[in-house]
Amino acid sequence: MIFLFTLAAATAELPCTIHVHRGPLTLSKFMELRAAPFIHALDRRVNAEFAAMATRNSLLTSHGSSLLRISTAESYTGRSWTLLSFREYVDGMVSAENSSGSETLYFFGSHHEAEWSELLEIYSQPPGVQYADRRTLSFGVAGMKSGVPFHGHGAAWGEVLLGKKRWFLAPPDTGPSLQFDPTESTHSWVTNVLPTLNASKIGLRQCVAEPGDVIYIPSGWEHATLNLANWTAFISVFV
Ligand SMILES: O=C(O)CCC(=O)C(=O)O
Repeated sequence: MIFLFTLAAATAELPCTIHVHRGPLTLSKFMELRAAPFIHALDRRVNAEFAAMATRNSLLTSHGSSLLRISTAESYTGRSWTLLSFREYVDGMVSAENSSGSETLYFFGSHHEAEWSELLEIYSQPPGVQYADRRTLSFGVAGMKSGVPFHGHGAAWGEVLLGKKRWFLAPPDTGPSLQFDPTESTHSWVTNVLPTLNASKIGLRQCVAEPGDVIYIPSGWEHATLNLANWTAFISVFV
């Protein structure tokens, strides 16, 4: 009974507390919104071709034997790296519900190998994002209840292409109030810690992103993710 309750708590629909912008994003609108995270809800057809090539079956056919260096999902130092094929990663990508961040492999980052760069060539960048080299895109695929624990860096955009991802964001320097352990999984934090926090006092915001939703993460904002589908494909662009 308790087990069922904790599972439900981790996946329950919490209200979205991140501003969602629909329609074109002009420069002046971006300047107005950029002090805080926001989601730009895009027309899903823009990346329909990329999404079709990023399904489980398509990627296993096109990239199954691609050899990868994949790291664990924990934040900060101590991440370990494993060399395996994309197919081996997918085969091991069962629900990450009961594994810690240090145990969960997470395929996400820039991929310099030619076969991944070719795939990323067809990704259509979110409007307004400028980058010179597609190798600076971070592409990922991950399974149910996986995700990365809180961390921060420069400003970035993150788009969900397939599946569903819950984003958690908090203003810079709120790390200690979030009470997370960088080696623990986001799923464990959501289940055990989040219910004990006063989200509005900390400034913690959250929202579920679906295909076509592009989130803007302002520089220094702490953020963590929890994937809510068996196959979530996503891309981050650092700005
Ligand atoms: O999408 C994810 O799961 C991780 C993205 C992220 O943390 C980032 O882009 O910095």
